[in-house]
Amino acid sequence: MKKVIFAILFVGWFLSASATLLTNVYGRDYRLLNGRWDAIVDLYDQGERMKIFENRKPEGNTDFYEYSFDGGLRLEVPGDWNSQNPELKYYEGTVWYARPFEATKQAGKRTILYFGAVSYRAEVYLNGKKIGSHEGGFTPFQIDVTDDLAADGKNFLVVGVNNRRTVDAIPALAFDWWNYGGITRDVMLVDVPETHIEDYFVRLDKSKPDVIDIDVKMSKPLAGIPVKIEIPALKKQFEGTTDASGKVSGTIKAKGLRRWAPEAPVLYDVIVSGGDDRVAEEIGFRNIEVDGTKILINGEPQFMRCVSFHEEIPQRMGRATSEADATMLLSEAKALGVNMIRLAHYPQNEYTVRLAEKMGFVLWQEIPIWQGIDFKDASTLAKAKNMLTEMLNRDKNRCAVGFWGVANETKPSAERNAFLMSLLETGKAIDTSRLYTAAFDLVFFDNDRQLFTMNDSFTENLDVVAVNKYMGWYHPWPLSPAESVWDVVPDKPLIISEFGGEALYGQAGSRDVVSSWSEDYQARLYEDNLRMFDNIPNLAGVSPWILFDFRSPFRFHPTNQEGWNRKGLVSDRGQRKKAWYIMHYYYEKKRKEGLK
Ligand code: GCB
Repeated sequence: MKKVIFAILFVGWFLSASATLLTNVYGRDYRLLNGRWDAIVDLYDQGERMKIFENRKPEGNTDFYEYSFDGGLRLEVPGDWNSQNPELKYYEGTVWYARPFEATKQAGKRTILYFGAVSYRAEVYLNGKKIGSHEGGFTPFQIDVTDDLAADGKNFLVVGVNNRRTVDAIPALAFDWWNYGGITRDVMLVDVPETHIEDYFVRLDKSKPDVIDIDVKMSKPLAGIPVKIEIPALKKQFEGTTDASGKVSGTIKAKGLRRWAPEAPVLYDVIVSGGDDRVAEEIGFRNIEVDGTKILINGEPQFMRCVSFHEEIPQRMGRATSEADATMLLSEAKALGVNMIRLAHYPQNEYTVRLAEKMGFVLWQEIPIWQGIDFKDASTLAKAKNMLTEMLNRDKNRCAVGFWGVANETKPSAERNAFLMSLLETGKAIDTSRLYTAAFDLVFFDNDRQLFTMNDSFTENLDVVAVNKYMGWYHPWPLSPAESVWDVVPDKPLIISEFGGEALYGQAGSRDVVSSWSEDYQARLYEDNLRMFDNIPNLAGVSPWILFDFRSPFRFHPTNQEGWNRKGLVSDRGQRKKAWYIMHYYYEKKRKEGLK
């Protein structure tokens, strides 16, 4: 019983900082709190006991404090600490970030402090007082600071950031990417009218080509607030008034609408007005649905030519944080010839998502339910639901997002099923206009039937099933690729969400020996897998793992890996490996077939 009460209290506590999120924060009146912040590294977690967030300075002759934010380490925000200081490369623990800023309470306005992401836990203090906390390294959270701003306008903000891996965290204890810590995305101070547009969701109906569905929510549960949504280029608008919960819903019939598609990523200016508030942004409209084993975009079957990348700039050995970083990652994806990106394995920054939409990529976004998650823990489930909610709320107006992923490589069990089911319910309560998917890794070769198959009843709950399968790398071939036939969820679209193998750029070696770590072996592995894909009747897309070599602490081989997962089609220095050309050719062929 004690345990249950604790779980409930705990869940309530951490949800408090992130219950609401302003939709489209970049479309508001905001100021960035980026730049160099002062920092204190707190390996033994003593800062809280010492109340260093009070930032006291000695006053009397006998006064002293064993800390100061002045004159010490400075860290760039947004940024991970690991890449900014050699001593912090492997650091997992607490770092206190601090900075002053000027702002006072303004009549008729609310001021919201918004964090794009803090990896992984954040404790936020303003002017010495704790104002909120958050868990989850890849989703935004906000705190209304209006009533905590200093009367003289001189504020001091402190954030305790902790990235220690724990069994109840998401991801948990071990994962195949670098555990970057820090304030890794923009920090913003956003001014909004006292009663403002908190949330809106504007999207095309799942299958109707000209019906735009609309939901708007004001920040206060007040009836009768006039709300308007305008799409000037279409000469269309919706007008309504809020109900007693401050919400209004409706539709716009939009004949003549040009739908967003990878080859024509059309976006429209959309203006949302509610009471005294007004927010604008570009929004695209597209249908996405499933018909048998096909994925339909705007009613047409599409083969998803996908690739993945981590939110990492390999050359800098650090997190991607800016629009320039997004441009680098997405340009290389474009060059490969893809029409889809799986943002592995967590929601990536808004620069990437928004630019991807403009460049015409369908996106798969997922939360880091990555192997090893404690599906029995109620607090872990609450965190997962919270992350999923934050991801959906941030990006639900991005038509580029076609897929929400709920898990990667999980083992069937009653607890796993209940956990994932609960995530699907949470997601669908917000958004039913996307396809829901998950990546599985338990496809096996059935010796009796002489084919590849999978037993996981959870697949029934998904629109699209995805499989990670490393034939020729983790799994030797039981038959030749040409003879390898699949019978996996035969009635649903199947995406091969990961396949590949490692190669060190520039390394020549045998096409037959896995441990040659050569571009030649990797190229052969690609040829073999692409051959096998011809034998998957319900194949709706493929996604090589991965676009770039990425850093991973458990890749120990001293000459071939040196702490890098070398499955990239492109090396850590940006050089394209042989397998890149094979994949590029395959995608070009698939693209041309799609035009027929
Ligand atoms: C997987 C995981 C991915 C890893 C990859 C690998 O199945 O989903 O996160 O990085 O395998 O390289 O082993």
